[in-house]
Amino acid sequence: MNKHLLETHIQIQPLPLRSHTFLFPTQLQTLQSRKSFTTKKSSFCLSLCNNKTNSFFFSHVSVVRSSVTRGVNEVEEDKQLVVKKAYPFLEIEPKWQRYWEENRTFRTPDEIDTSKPKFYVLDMFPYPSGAGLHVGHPLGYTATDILARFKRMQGYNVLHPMGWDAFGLPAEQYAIQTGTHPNITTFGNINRFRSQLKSLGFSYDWDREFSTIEPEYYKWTQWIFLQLLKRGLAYQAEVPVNWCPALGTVLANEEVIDGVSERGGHPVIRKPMRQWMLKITAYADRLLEDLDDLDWPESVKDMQRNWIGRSDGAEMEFYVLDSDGQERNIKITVFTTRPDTIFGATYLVVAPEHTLLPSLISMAQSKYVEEYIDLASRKSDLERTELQKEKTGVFSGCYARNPANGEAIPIWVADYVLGSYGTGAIMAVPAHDTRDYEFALKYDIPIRWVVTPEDKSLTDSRSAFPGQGLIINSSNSMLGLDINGLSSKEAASKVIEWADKTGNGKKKVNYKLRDWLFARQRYWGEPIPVIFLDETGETIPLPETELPLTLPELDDFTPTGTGEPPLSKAVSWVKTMDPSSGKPATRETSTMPQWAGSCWYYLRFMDPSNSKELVDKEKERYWSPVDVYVGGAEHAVLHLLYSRFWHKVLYDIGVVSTKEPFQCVINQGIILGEVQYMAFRDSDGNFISADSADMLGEAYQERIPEEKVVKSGDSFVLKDNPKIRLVARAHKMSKSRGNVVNPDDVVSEYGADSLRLYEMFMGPLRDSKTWNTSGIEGVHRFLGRTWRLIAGSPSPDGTFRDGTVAIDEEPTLEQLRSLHKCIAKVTEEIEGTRFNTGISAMMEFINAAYKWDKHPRSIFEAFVLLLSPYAPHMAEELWLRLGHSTSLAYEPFPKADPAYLKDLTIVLPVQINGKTRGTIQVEEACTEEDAFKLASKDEKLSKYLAGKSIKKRIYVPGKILNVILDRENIKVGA
Ligand code: ANZ
Repeated sequence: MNKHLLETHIQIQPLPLRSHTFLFPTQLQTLQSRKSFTTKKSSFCLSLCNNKTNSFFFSHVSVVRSSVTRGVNEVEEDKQLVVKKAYPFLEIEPKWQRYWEENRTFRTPDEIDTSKPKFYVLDMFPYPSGAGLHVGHPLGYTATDILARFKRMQGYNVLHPMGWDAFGLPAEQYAIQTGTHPNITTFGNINRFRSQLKSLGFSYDWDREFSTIEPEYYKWTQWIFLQLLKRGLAYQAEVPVNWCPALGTVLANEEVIDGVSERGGHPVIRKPMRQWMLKITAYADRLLEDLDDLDWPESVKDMQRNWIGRSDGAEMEFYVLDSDGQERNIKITVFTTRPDTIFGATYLVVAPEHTLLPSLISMAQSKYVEEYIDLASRKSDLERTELQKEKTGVFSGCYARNPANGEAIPIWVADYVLGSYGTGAIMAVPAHDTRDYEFALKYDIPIRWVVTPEDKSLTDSRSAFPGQGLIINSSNSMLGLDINGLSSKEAASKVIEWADKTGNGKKKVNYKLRDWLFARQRYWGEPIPVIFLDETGETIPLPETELPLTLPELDDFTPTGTGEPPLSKAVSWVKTMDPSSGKPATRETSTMPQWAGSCWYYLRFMDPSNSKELVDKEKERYWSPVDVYVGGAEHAVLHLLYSRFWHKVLYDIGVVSTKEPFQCVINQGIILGEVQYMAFRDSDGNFISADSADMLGEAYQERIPEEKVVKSGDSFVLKDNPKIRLVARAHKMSKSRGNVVNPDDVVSEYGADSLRLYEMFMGPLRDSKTWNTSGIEGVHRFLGRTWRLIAGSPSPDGTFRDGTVAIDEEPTLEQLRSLHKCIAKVTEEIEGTRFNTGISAMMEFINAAYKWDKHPRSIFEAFVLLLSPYAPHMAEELWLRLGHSTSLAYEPFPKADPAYLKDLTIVLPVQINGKTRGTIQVEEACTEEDAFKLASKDEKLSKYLAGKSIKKRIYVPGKILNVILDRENIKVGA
């Protein structure tokens, strides 16, 4: 019975007030009303009491929750409140979801007709967080769903899967706090996400669903690790990690905020620890070059290019001198991108962590240098390289020879040079590098100009000239090196050539990209499949036959206190033996980082239950690459770079057939919370305009409800007092701001189709946009109009009718023209992923169709197919009512007939001040603006209009355009 009631039309009417408290499943709320819930079939009353609630009550609250809340918050208590649904979505949406599930409508079978074209459309799979789905999720998911449904109807084999990126920190943190195993938390969250996604009617092939925590999946993540290890692309190194002594644990970057632990605010230091690294740098050039052919947002490609950060330059050798000025047997290699400036190098800088530093420091300077090294070790790389920060350094007490001019130049230690980039040492050219310039001024080091702008304008000696130009002051006849007069580019080549010949240096390319730290001191991740022999410490990869190496059960997730990962507590798992020699061994206890599982999941979807190989070759060849990949811009670098790297390795070992995994990437915008209007009051409590509040500095802010606000020009003002300008702001949705919109509430109040349609109608997919409740009401009304047009208006008692009002009659030419224009527009806009304008076209069509006397079935059939990718539940129901017995999911998408697309033109009379002065040829549906433009260009009419100011225009489409000129014009023009 409960189920039946969930699907019925509900009205809520307040009855006499009484104070009651009732429990929502999630929270306690006070409700000052009693409501009667009326359904189509039965009517009953609920008394909401402050004593125990009963199951009967609970079973309904979830459906009407948002309606009830709205009623309480927004409708005056004495007003009759009737929540009317525009069409019976509460009945049809669950019905069609059940149909699709029972019939596995969107299953992509393993054996398919591969002569048909394919379309692989993928969402960045979510981390199933405890908070459930956010309205931001359905934005991208609806876009991909529209594409998937559209392509299916166009005859493509479509792969549209969904799964879960389920290893990760939050579940582990929750486990530490509550002792709940991450498995339990994660599966609970997955179930919630899945049912939320299903309630939105997405056409995923749920048969292919998997999560990254399943051993059948991570077996292959581990297998890829072994392949990397085999090829020398995985190695171990001592790397600094975030170590929190108070918590006794290593923290992930996101757990450290401003140098202290997110939990407890304890200091965090950098401590070297043995870590696994992946040699992504070996693929730097290919990762860079192959970007060019991808259909990705330019901004994302640029971010990847910058992240990889290729620098073309040279390494130059500077010999260190002893106290007599003789060359010692030590040389400092510097990396420079400006070899053309070598004659201007007046000092060297080595990073405080440079390995040669101990052998450079003079006795006199050692105390200062050591102090400086200690200070620098407490700063992050970011702090050290901040341009605005004052440069600091200390003289090492030692000199080196500039190989180009033979001069002895001082060697300084300064933390603006990083040990981890290039060679950890630079030749400093203060005249042409702003950081060196600042440093040289501070420490009184000579500045020598060696480059002048091409136009020979004088350089301003109060700042460095970092640009390229013509070389000056750069010749040494003894060495045969003369670059004077050359351009920077020519000079750089010549210096490299000279350095190569004389052993003073060589060409060098550097990358900002670092190898990927591929280990976490965490429990909830993929175990790394290697062991260490107890006897020798030798690293032994597990044989592939031993995979998957499953994560052992653990009850205690708390940190060990020593920095050892929590897995070290699983003693019987950790202690093992080498399968080939039988010798005692210890397992690796660090796990893989969260990025690992998402690096190759798109391949698994092609062949989700293969236990023999990562992916079947034929299936991979057919489905690769992903045609459209949609997700958040926050993944522009790491996820997309890491998965490209793994893909290239898999390509090299013959597992995949394409060089790149994702042909087209689209970043959906962010959905911000509803715009909030703020008014300001002065200290006396009077409203003041936002501008004066700025000046006043201290004004009290107050949130103003939308209905009390009007737009005035570009600003928003108080409706009652238009002099008071308000500030309108949209914020990121967050619990603390209380502006989070829960998709479940929207679905129960307006239906999934309305939510889908609204998210697509809000604006271009890639833009950020603000949530607006009246917007969703608008699209809900549009769906209601569509419903009434095809299924008929509800009966006088408010119940929805069965069947359709469409008739079997030949459509008129006008109807066919309307329809085919709509088909052409909707098709074009889906193909261009401009979903919002596709919806506008459908709205225009419905408006036009309302004016028709008769509604032929064939016209509606085509329209319903057009609507179906956007609002699939309603479309399926209308399709059924139009006389079909199976799903429309594989019906051919309508094709626009060009014969109906040509606009008919008419002759439009044009009057000037009421007198007909000529005619223009316009399209029937021409706008006033276009008609006026045409008239202004017309030879005859332009004489009356040129240079005149217009008082007003009267336009009757298809009939007449009358232009009224200003009186003054008449006099002057006459
Ligand atoms: C001399 C010079 C003259 C430089 C000049 C610049 C301008 P990118 O493009 O980022 O690769 N550099 C080299 N290694 C460094 C390190 N470990 N820490 C800080 N700075 C370092 O920049 C390369 C330039 O940055 C190099 O070229 C070097 O300064 C500096 F007019 O050498 B240059």
